[in-house]
Amino acid sequence: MYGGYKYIEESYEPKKDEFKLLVWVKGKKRFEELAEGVAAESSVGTWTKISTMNKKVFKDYRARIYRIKKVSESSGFVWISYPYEHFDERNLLQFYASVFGNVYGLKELEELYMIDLYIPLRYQRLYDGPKFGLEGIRRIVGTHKTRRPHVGTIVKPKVGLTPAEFAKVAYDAWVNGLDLVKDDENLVNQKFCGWKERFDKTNQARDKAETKTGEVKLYATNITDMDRHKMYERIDYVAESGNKLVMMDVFIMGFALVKEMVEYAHKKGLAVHAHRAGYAALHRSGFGYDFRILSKFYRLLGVDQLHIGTGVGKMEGNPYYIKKLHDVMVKEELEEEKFLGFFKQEWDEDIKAVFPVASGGLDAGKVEGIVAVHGKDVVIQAGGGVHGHPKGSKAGAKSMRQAVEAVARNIALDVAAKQAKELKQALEYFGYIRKEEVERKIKEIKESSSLLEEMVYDKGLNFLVALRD
Ligand code: RUB
Repeated sequence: MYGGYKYIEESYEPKKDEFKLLVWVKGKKRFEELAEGVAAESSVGTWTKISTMNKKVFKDYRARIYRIKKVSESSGFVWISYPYEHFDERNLLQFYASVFGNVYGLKELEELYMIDLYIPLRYQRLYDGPKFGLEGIRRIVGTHKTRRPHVGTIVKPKVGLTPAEFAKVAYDAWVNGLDLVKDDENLVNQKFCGWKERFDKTNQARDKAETKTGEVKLYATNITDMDRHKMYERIDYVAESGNKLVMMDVFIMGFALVKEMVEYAHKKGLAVHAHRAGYAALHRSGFGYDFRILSKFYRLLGVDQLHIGTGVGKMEGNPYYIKKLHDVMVKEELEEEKFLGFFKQEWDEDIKAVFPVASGGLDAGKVEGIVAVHGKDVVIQAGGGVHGHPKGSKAGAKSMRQAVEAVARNIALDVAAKQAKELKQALEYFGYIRKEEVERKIKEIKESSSLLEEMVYDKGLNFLVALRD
């Protein structure tokens, strides 16, 4: 009981239109009471019995706890279902305020972490999904037949270069083999590198690089802004330029602005590259939610390519976990992964696959490892791995393309390096992660899944977090 009402109903079978959420709770009261508090506060209840409650409200709109797994007197896993009718259609903000809202502030809670969310098809159909996505971007670049990974760079230093310096670095990257150049998450319109001047110079460089190489080149220009009018203007401007991509810091922007800007970019014929900077503050904390949930929302909202981690680079996430995120982006149906707490989930046929982006701490020596995690449908990006190459950015770009061409033909990087000087230098300088090494790690995690399942449920969230890292 919580606030006078009962939310635990273990005999309940969630209906096909209902949302399902798996939550880890830990706190200062009895586990069952903590669990019911979460179900109540995220649906129809409050701390006390209320005279305005009626049978219809309680029956039709309340959350139900259909399964619980106690780990200690005051912690455990809670499976909650939410009726479709509880939610405001086409308004993810209302969903967020319900399910990811007040509950985080309940003072009796010491940890509250949402592990996965099942989104019913009926709700998915309210959203358009990506306009271009994986296949559309491949068609723009012309790799829909070869199926090789796309390869790009983030201009480094993150901020500080002038527009001319930036454009020169971009040109060198493109003509030496890269498909994509992108702004970093924290570069938009600073005084030393105004957006318009940077875009003009870089776009000219892009045109020149296309002419020189005969390949299509993309510039993921960061249009993120507090002022939506500036974002509209930038989209209009890019749409006239021949470049087919804009970049947005999607987590920082929030769902409403993402939806609005993705729709407008699509209307103008542009694809959207989504940088997720900031997500980890929630994903890695004891009060938060897994990026898997966010990545499902971003696919619904229609971003065309999304950063999802590498499994082998500088950011969190083990190779198995990242592989599963890749599935969220590209598959039509996701298997249940009990030991990670992941639901079986199908995608509506109109919600296209998103092109997954692996980025953060990469260099040519990790390209084989990346493909072991993601397969070849991936955009591989390296900042430090290109501009930190011992022979400079041009050689760094070459080394990345050489590595990508090798993995596309299933040739080991050390074999390819015999005929590719820059790749050889990269392997010597950064090291080499072989695909077998990463595959072994993935297999190890997968094979221990039944054991892990027990351990996860016995030990709780800390173990789950450790598994992800
Ligand atoms: C890349 C970089 C990107 C991260 C973001 O630079 O810092 O912003 O990819 O992380 P470098 P994620 O290649 O020098 O590491 O992609 O995990 O969201």
